[in-house]
Amino acid sequence: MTATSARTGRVLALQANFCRVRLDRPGPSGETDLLCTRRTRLGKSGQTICVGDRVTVDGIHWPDGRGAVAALEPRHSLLMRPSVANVDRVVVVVALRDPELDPLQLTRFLITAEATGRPVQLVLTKADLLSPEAVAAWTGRASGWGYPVQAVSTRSGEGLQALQASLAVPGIAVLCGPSGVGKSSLLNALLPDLALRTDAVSGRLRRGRHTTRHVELFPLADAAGEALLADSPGFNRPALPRDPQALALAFPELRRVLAVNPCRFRNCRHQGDPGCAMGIDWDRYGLYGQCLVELDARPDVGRARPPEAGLRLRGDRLEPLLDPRLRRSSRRRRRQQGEEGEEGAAELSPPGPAG
Ligand SMILES: Nc1nc2c(ncn2[C@@H]2O[C@H](COP(=O)(O)OP(=O)(O)OP(=O)(O)O)[C@@H](O)[C@H]2O)c(=O)[nH]1
Ligand SMILES: [Mg+2]
Ligand SMILES: [Zn+2]
Repeated sequence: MTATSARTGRVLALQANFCRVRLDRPGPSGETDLLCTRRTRLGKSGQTICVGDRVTVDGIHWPDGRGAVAALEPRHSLLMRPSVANVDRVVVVVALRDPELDPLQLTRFLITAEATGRPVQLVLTKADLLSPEAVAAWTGRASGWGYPVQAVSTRSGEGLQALQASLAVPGIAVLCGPSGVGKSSLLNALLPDLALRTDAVSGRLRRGRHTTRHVELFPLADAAGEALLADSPGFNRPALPRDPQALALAFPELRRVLAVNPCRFRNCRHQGDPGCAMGIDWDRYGLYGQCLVELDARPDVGRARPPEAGLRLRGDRLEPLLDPRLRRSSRRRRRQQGEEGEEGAAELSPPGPAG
């Protein structure tokens, strides 16, 4: 009999129906990780295990390096996409070029990151592809939004030491951003023994190829305490919060002003409304406005209309409802909505292959 009593640890990666758990204490023969099954009762209580979760493992069989997750500790934070629990910092990564830096897309990533309630920092990659002046213009602009910004290049090595230093603090940091911006390249540069797969951006749209498929946590070498850095699959269009108030709070420049100087009206949209504390003279005024417009256009925001009218979510894809009672109205609705319907589908389905 090789089964031993329970051990605690952290989920580093999910692999099919298993999760890889890094043990807090090595096993009898120095085992550091266990491949664990997930117990159904965790599922029944509505809990899905995420990378970053703290778990208790039992039923350990040391010779096979196997065990089963028996319990999940409460989380202090959760990044929704990619799903990572107990995130301490979110590092939004976008390229300065190739793919082109899109301020609206960057803003959407920052909004997703803000939803964790944890510090957010910004890394601008491929600094070698722009002039130093153009790089400085972007870093200056994004700093003005209220974020610590670092420009880096894995080609020239620029900014890598400073980034390593800013990440070598205890806790979990997640690199998230569009595909092809160089997240895996960055991890490879920071952890030379790693050799993660990377791939060139492709096609007319210069999109990434979705090279990374899973979230995985890696211990940062020579960091004080337990510094873990997660690589994640890139995606192109993060969702927005449903609530306009939550949207406003996801803009630090807005948040900061409102904290000391509230607008005249509680439901101020900060879009040139009378008595707005922000006014209209701020850099992301237009980007914030674009996000608001998108929220307004959504059938499920602030109205009783159910989101499933005509379409339903399956996994992260939208499918037409097949219920015959709904079929006619859904067709009419789709016709009426025209482009808007397609836009919704584009947001909720995974980005297609590049090129
Ligand atoms: N010029 C330049 N190219 C870079 C730099 N960093 C990465 N690249 C290139 O960008 C491409 C994409 O890099 P990846 O590291 O695979 O990008 P990723 O963000 O991990 O992409 P996904 O895994 O698809 O989300 C590769 O061809 C890299 O060689 C850089 O600093 N400068
Ligand atoms: Mg990658
Ligand atoms: Zn206002």
